Amino acid sequence: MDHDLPYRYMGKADPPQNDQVYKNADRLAKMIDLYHTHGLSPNQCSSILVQTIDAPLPLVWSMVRSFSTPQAYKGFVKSCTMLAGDGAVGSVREIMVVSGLPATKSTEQLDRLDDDLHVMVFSIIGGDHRLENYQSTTTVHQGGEDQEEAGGKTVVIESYVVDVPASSSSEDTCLFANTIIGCNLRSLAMSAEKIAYENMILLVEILPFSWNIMKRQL
Ligand code: A8S
Repeated sequence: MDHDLPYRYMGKADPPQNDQVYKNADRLAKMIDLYHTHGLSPNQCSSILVQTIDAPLPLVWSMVRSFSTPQAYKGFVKSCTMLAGDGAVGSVREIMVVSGLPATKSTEQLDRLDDDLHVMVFSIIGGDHRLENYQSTTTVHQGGEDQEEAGGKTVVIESYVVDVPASSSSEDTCLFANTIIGCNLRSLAMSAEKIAYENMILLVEILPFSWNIMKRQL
């Protein structure tokens, strides 16, 4: 894919050695243990989704943490209005979804936002849909082990817990939520990779000019 182009310019890192792969897996397992292992009531279901993204962590995190602009990457969100706050913990947003879905709106509250650990938690507190008692946790992780790789790879983990409606099964409820979250995460990856690519191209194009100007000034 031509998405890879700028990274090829920079020289791709060697594939990680085995112990590096284990270290990464270890780190992710610890994060899953800490943030994505949920106690369930008998009428609840839960799932976890993972997405790797070819873009730097700060860029991906900045998109995930922006509670007031979910439409930046959530394709089913038509619009978003803040009912309380401006994106800090406790803020409440109302999203309108695109037509064709079994719902029109959802009221959601930001429960946790940790810029050091890159953890974001929100709950659905209202709306005309069937996701009762829904709470989602998203964590963002450095993908690579060494400095060279770390700049470009990010892993996003999203898990949730939700009530299973009396008229439905946990399989169907999770399948529905997983389909939406899967789309959201792929769209997040596409948007972040596009921005990372454009930034890289800008650098590759502008750097020689700034270099010439600098040389002239010496
Ligand atoms: C999210 C996750 C989900 C959103 C679902 C699962 C939703 O916004 C859509 C359709 C529904 O029926 C429920 O992170 C609801 O946004 C697209 C309106 C909540």
